[in-house]
Amino acid sequence: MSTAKKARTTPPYELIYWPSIPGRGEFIRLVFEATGTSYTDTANASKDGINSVLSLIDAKSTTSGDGNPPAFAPPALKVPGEGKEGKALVIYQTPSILAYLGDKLDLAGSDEAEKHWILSHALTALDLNNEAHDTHHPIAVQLYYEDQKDESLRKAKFFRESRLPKFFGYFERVLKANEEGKGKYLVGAKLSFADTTVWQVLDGLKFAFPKELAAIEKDYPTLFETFYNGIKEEGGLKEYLASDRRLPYSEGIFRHYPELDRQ
Ligand SMILES: N[C@@H](CCC(=O)N[C@@H](CS)C(=O)NCC(=O)O)C(=O)O
Repeated sequence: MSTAKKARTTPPYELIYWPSIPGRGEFIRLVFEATGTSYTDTANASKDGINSVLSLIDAKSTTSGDGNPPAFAPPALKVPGEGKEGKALVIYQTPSILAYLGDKLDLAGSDEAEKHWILSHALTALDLNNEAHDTHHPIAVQLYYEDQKDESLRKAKFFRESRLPKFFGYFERVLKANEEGKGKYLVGAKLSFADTTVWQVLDGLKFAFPKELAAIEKDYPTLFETFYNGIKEEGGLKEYLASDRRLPYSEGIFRHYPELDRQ
């Protein structure tokens, strides 16, 4: 995508992430989209775009180019001109990319304290994201779901019954305590990458566990009514979510296996 003002004043940001799925790349896309920032989603931009990911994680590689260390796993962000000696900067790990872009795109709070609260909340949401993934892959990522289904059923039950209420209750408390945010923002009075990250995890959980969420959302009215519905309407995000750039959930982190949901 490319839009108005910011497109001319920001570097040509490049997101490198598996094509066709939202996955962890979505946390990065949301900060670009919420701020109307131009970026290239390289693996989705051309037919052989997946090669950008494959070369990024090549097990024999000792660099991701331009003197940057190799990346362990996608997503990665490439920023021409921002690395050592004016070369490209390549960073990986979702929260590291979010913290970098948060600073550049004004989604990282207004002072040092807010900056660290925002990072802390984003990390907590990413923990929840990981736990959601582990409900369908509790034993090994190399195995098919069908080969770890019994363990998945056990894992999902604990996840739904004890982990979701703990995380949701936590974010509900944070929202209520942040009076400035009026239930719509986790930190301060404006959007941050903590908001977009928590929102994406809630959205994924609604897809993966529709019955469970339908049953318990009412226990967290600030989180689901004010926050979740409010963030969806934010400028930039609203247009993005209605566009075909927003990839559908499928075989990624958030998967809908009815047997793992509330029965
Ligand atoms: N903590 C890392 C996790 C990265 C990760 O697990 N990436 C997935 C795609 S969403 C992957 O391809 N992992 C390969 C692997 O871990 O071997 C992050 O947030 O960036």
